[in-house]
Amino acid sequence: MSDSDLPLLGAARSDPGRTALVVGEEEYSYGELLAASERVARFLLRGRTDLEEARVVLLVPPGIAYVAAQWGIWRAGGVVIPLALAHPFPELVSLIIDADPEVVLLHSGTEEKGMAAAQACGVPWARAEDALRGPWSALDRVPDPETNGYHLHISAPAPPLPAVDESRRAHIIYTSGTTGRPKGVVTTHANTRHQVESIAKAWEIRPGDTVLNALPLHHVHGIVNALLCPLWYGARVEILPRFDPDEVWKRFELLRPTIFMGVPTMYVRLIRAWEEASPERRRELSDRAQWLHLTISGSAALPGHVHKRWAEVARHAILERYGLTETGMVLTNPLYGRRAEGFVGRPFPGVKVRLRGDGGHEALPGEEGSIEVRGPGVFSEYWRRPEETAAAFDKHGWFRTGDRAVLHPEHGYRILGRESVDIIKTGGEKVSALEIEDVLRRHPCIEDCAVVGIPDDEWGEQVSAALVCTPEGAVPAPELRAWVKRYLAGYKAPARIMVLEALPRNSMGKVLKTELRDLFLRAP
Ligand code: MLC
Ligand code: AMP
Repeated sequence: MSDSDLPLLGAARSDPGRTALVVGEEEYSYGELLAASERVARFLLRGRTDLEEARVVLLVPPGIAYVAAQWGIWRAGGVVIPLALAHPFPELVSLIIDADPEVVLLHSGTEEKGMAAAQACGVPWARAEDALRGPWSALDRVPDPETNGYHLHISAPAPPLPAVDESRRAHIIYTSGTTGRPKGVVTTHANTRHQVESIAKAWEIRPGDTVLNALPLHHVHGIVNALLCPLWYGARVEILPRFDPDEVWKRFELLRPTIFMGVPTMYVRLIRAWEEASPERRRELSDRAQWLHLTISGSAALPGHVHKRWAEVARHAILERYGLTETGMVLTNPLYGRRAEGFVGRPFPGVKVRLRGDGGHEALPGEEGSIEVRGPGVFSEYWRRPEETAAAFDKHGWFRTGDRAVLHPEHGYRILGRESVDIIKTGGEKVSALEIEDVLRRHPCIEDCAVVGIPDDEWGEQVSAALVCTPEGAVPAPELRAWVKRYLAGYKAPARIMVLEALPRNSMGKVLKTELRDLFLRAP
């Protein structure tokens, strides 16, 4: 496969005049995106013919620079590693070390922290804006050992962009796991194509669609579902730099998107903004939603009350679906037909799903089981973690999701929860309790601790920490949150804190997290 055959570029090439992206007041055509991404590709290649799966970290906010850099890295034969802008310095450093990239692409907004992190890891950095601007046939940069940045350098005429086979790695997306430190989920170009094709088929994504994307662009939800899928089919994507309910309502009217995708917390906030408006304004807002023919929720369980209220607010039923970073989208409610509250429907086209019962057998309808997934969209490996990769699959290649479900004959699957108490989903972000415990244990006033997820109307679950303090005394909650945020992203900082004399443990010394959850639930 050559650069010109990358399926992602198909729609862009066939209609370059069409609008691909809307960012604020600016519109960018597919042709502009192709040209900008070619400049990025040449910038990264620096006279070479192929990046040969060199990894490039993207620390760039949602916008044209992000998309051009993503396409450019792929067109140069590289692997895209999008990292969260919200990561504090130590988290960025440990992710960059794990990813071991050739270069970190930064943006003016992220430059200081990103540059410091890249320098601390001994990795060269470059500005995405520079890559976008340079004259594409003449721009080249070479690493500058003094600053660890890149120098401008004029190169020979540009060679053709490389042929990129579908079996090559495309993405490494980090996700938290039960083992504490986040793992890099590697997907190939073929995995991505299958994920995109199955979404487009199930939801009938068409060139006439406009998707409003207010999701972060370091997770599959924002990247694959709400960005790549529409761009693959020549549709239009409006990118918001961050989620803001008032802005989203405004954009429903101004841009008239046909599709909105979000995590349940976003719908909670959109509903709240609607409820805070006057009756007349509410009618206006609901009218604005009339252009949306599809509002999709995923990444965490959609509470029943949100499902019901959204149907009143937007005058149509939300479509809930289920997926994972490792698999892309797995289960979906129907585009046509009843979207039953509390259910996530049936497998996406091309995706195989089964439930493994507690005895290891395949669960019968109505019986609870663990969800296992197989299909061409499923990831290929955890980056540089062969043992964890092997442990994630059974011998027939079924990926173990760690989620529990039951199959209903009429409405499809109902997600019942997770096997591990150490995984928390808050605002759609997956968080490892163990990772937070490791950080809390470093605090001089904390002798022992355990972290659990407590159900919450807005966040789905809230990170909650039970602490046993040293004789020096307890730390006030805001202080402890601020301290955790020095090491971990804000959403990992415990929202609820409880100080105990001792943690509940079983006879083997293992913390009884279910008991701990009950303690939090009973607390005033
Ligand atoms: C922010 N805060 C959170 C939080 N995000 N607390 C708990 N959980 C979170 N996720 C804290 C902040 O630190 C801050 O506290 C306070 O809440 C308010 O922050 P905010 O700035 O108002 O929040 P906001 O930036 O608006 O973030 C909320 C959000 C965001 C819902 C927009 O969490 C988000 O974008 N979530 C989407 C994540 C996602 O894309 N997941 C997909 C994973 S892929 P303080 O103390 O600092 O004031 C996947 C597969 C699949 O799951 O199926 O899709
Ligand atoms: P991530 O690792 O961030 O990709 O998160 C994937 C996890 O999100 C899954 O394993 C589920 O636990 C959860 N998830 C995604 N969609 C849903 C949904 N619709 N209902 C319940 N949980 C979901």
